Parts: sequence; C-alpha cells; structure tokens
Amino acid sequence: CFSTKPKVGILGVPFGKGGEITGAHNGPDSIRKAGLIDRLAGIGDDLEVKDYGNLEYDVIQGIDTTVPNMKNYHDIISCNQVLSQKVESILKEGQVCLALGGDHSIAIGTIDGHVRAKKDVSVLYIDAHPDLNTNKTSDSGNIHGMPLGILVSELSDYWPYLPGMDWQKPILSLRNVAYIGLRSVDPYERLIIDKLGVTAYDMDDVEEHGISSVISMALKAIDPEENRSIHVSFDIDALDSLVAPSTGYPIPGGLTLREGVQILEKVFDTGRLGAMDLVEVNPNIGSKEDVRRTVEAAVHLILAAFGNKRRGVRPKNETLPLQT
Ligand code: EXY
Ligand code: MN
Ligand code: MN
Ligand code: MN
Repeated sequence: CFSTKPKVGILGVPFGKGGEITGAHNGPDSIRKAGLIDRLAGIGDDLEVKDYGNLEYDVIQGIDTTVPNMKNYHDIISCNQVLSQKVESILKEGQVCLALGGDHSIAIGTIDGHVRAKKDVSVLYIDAHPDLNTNKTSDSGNIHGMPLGILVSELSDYWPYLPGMDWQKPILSLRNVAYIGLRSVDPYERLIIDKLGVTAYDMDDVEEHGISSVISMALKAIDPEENRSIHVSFDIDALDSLVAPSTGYPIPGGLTLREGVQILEKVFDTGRLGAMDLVEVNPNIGSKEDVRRTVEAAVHLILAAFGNKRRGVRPKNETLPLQT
C-alpha cells in the first residue's frame, strides 16, 4: 500500500514456454535496457526502487507430469512454484512487486504469491484474450491461454488432477476479476464470461463508455469497499498491435497507449496496487523500430503504475483554465 513511502521490487521472469512463439523470455532484459530502473527512480524521491534480478528455477525432478493438452507443463509448474514464493516474499518485505515477463503463464505464480501474501486480492486483467481456457477447452495447448482458468475457484472442477501443482489451490474468485481490452475470446471462454457474469469490458465497451468510466466501473465491481490489494496483470497485446507490435499474438483494434497509461494512473491513485505483471513483450518479433516502440510502451505503462503523471505545466490541484 502506498500510504507509506512506496517501494517497488522488480523481478524479471525470463520464461517463454507458455506460448508457441519463442522470444518472450527476452522481455525482462529488453525492458531493463530501455532504462526502466533509472526512469522509475526519476519519478521522484518518494519511490524506492529495488531490482531483484531475474528469477531462476530448477526443473522439478522425479514426478510424472504428463497432462493432456498442456505444452511444457513440467517447466511451467517448476517456474511458477518458485515464482509464487518469490513474489510472496517481495510483498512481505513491504514492496509492490513488478514482474517483467515472460509470457502470461507467469501470472499463475505471481497471482498465487500475491494472494498468499495479502489474502484479499482483486485482479485487473488487461488483455486482448481472457486466458480462461482449461486443457479441455484450449485449441492450442498453450498454457499462457490458461492462467486464470487454473487460478479461479469457479473452474476447479473442470480440471484433471494436476501433478506437481499441489502447492497451488484455486484461490481466486472470478467475482474479483475484471477484464479490460478483450477482443479475441474463444467459445468456451465466452460461455464462462457470460454464464458467470464476469466483469469484462471489451473494446466495444471502451468505445461506448470511454476508458475513464470503464476503469471506474471495473474497480467498483472487483473492489467495492476499496479495501483489497490490486493485482494488475497487463498483457502488452491489450494495446493496439500498431502501438505494440512485438508480441506473439498481436490483435488489431486495441487500446491506445494513452488509454493504457490512464488505466495505470487510476490504479496508482487508489493507493492499493499490490503487484503488477507486464507480460508478452517479445523482442525477437518485428523490426528494430517495432521492438523499440513496444518496449517504450511497456515502460510508459509501468511508470504510470508507479506514480508518473502527465501533468505538463499545470500544478497538481489547479482546476482547468476556463472551467466555471
Ligand atoms: N485463446 C488462445 C489460446 O488459448 O491458445 C490464444 C491465447 C493467447 C494468449 C495470449 C498472450 O495472451
Ligand atoms: Mn494474456
Ligand atoms: Mn493476450
Ligand atoms: Mn457495449
């Protein structure tokens, strides 16, 4: 919580085996190389920045982990178990944890660790995709399309026994999840969202209501009493593919960078950001300019989440000129 001096603990998670397209494991270093640490520190004296480096893990030995239609399952469980513990300990040291992915399968560990540390957690999932598949509904078998499917209690009966995942209890309710930016939803994901009335703002809703109301409505829905720790899981493919081309599963017609920044400014203003993931930046995709643009977008989103404002020359509490 930001009521005392905010501290950010940065953890790189160079893991890319949740998706088919190689390169997301280079995300953390590409974002650091754009000067993330100095630029965060540049927000002001109020923010303490600590870089925990990149997560390392050993692949779990000695268990049979063949699960149908879950690619690289063994690596996923090995990485996420260590990741969950690490996120929990960073949060317990009083920092807000910023996890740099990596593909979106790392949200299994980051959200699990967050819930362990803070218990009452609400998730703002900013993504073109809802990532709500199970191994039975997924067409691809790619686990980055399943993290929320794995984490939410409402779907726990739809999974087979998952060996090596006993540490992970389905600890999150879809009532405490809101989506913004959806525009590529699989049929079963749509069924769940509609049947359970999940709070989901697709691009059509952003058009109709404007991003400012969408954020307010989303936060109100998942944190009505304003007392929960907020987890932002930001998939860079939520942004329009012209703004963030260097990602494995780009979809046109997404959020502008300004809309993305506004979401995170509003989250910062709640004072309850507990942890954030910035995932699916893939510097192996596209031209040098594509990569630069994508990484730059990621940095701007992160800066907004940790208190950077776009005030220009107008002092903080001054009302708009010409306002009556
Ligand atoms: N829904 C599709 C699947 O499950 O394979 C696509 C998921 C893409 C996930 C991307 C990165 O967020
Ligand atoms: Mn995703
Ligand atoms: Mn996505
Ligand atoms: Mn609508």
